[in-house]
Amino acid sequence: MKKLTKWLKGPAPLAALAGVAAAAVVLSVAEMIGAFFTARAAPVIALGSTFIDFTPPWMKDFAIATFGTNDKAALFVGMGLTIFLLACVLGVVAYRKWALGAAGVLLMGAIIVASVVTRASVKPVDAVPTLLGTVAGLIVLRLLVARVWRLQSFPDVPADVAAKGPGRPVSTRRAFFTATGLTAAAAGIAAIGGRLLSAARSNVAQARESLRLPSPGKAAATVPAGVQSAAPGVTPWLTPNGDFYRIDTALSVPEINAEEWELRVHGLVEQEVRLTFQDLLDAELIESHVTLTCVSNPVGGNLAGNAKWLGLPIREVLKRARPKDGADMVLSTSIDGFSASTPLEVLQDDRDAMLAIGMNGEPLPLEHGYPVRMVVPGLYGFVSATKWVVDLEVTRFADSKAYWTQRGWSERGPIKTMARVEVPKSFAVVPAGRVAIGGTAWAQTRGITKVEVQIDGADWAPAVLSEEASVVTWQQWSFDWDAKPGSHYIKVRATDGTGEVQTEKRADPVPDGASGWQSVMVTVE
Ligand SMILES: Nc1nc2c(c(=O)[nH]1)N[C@H]1C(S)=C(S)[C@@H](COP(=O)(O)O)O[C@H]1N2
Ligand SMILES: [Mo]
Repeated sequence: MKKLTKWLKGPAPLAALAGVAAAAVVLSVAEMIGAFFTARAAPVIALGSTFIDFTPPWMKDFAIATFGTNDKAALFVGMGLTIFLLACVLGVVAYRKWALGAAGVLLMGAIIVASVVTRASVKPVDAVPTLLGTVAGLIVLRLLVARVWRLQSFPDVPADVAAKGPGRPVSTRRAFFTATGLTAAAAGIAAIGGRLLSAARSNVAQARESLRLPSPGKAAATVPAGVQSAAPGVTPWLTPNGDFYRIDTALSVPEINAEEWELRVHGLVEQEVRLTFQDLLDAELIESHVTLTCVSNPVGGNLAGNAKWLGLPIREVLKRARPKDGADMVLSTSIDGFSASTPLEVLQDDRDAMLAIGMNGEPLPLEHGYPVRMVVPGLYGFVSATKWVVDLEVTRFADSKAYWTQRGWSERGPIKTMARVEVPKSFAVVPAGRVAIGGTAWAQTRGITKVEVQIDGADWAPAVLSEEASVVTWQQWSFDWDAKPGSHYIKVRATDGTGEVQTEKRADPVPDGASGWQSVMVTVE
């Protein structure tokens, strides 16, 4: 205890604080200057993105299972703590041995620069904000650490500093705290200013707002009136854009000017094709309802959404490019370097895989891929649903591996048949009597023909299926249950259009999607 108070009164905490203030300066200066550069090149974003790229599948799976769609917030908190601790250490090291501390800061700067310039579609000049931030941080660290050195109360002033002799003003703790506080305040203002500045400079959101979508040449099939489950509380059949799950590796949403957007179709093709956004607006577009599903969705999870998409069938683009014999895959790449491997024939058949520009009657929201993304019925998003897509390479599975395939996930990802219980919720307490059980099931491109419910291991009983809109959308169901007091287990399973019953076999999301029957425990009073 005594030791601790002594340590606290000594120079180490002050030096650590100096380190933290210097780190804040590095990041905030980079943030402010970064307003004039590519947003994804900001140090924290670039570092986080690099970290994500090195994330092994089990960790991605763990992050999504634990934090769901808050996985990015969790990453930022983790990074913040790491940076804080490293900054403390660097501050203390710089106090003890300036050259070593300075080298440490430069090393960190170099690491950040390396992670900035290796991002996809980032130019070398995008390293400028980080470089300037690092220099500013180094200067601030020197000034603050010097104040700690000059505190009269410390006997252990390094000899080289003491040797500089008299004439240097002697500092006080109060002066040190004032300087550090001012630095922190300046860093805060710079960071907020940088944010505001980049928001003001970005006109992509405004351009999206004022974009008028063309009407489709082929309208979406009419949705039957009875698609919604009879059980109250089941997810809306059509997912509003604001509620649509979001999964991607992008820490800062790419901002692409639609007028500058271009899609390059190349590789094993007779004719390389380039497509502009205007080409898409002028083309014969189609509209259709498609349910997207994430491979990371656990049994009973909610990483799925159903929307009305407006776009150009990819088939039409491929017709112009004319794939060569031997090609069996299209590698689609986004502006930020994510890629997906989609079987060529899936993009050519009549399931209407599309380059989508509209979602539920609006231009794609920025986070869902503005201005253009892929939507491919029947495949998990990681092998098909490339957002901010800018490149289609016709190639072969044998020759190229997509982003998640390089990280241990499978190279193909047909969606597995899945049924989930949404009401009552797991561990709900419900009154005895008639209880409406309900939920959603999906088996995109095969369709759902049956959903069955099993209570406490009794015989499977058929649920009431709501109307089917199409085989590429999810389908809801309900089940009237005469609930008796006690604890009960509700299980559900679906049968797809080929007659195959959803497998009971439990599988983790890695490598090609979770399987198994969901079981929900409820208490009846
Ligand atoms: N550019 C890009 N596109 C991407 C991803 C990504 O990380 N980056 N993730 C894919 C995955 S894993 C899924 S499940 C879907 C999710 O689309 P959504 O966020 O619009 O729901 O996008 C796909 N497209
Ligand atoms: Mo996904």
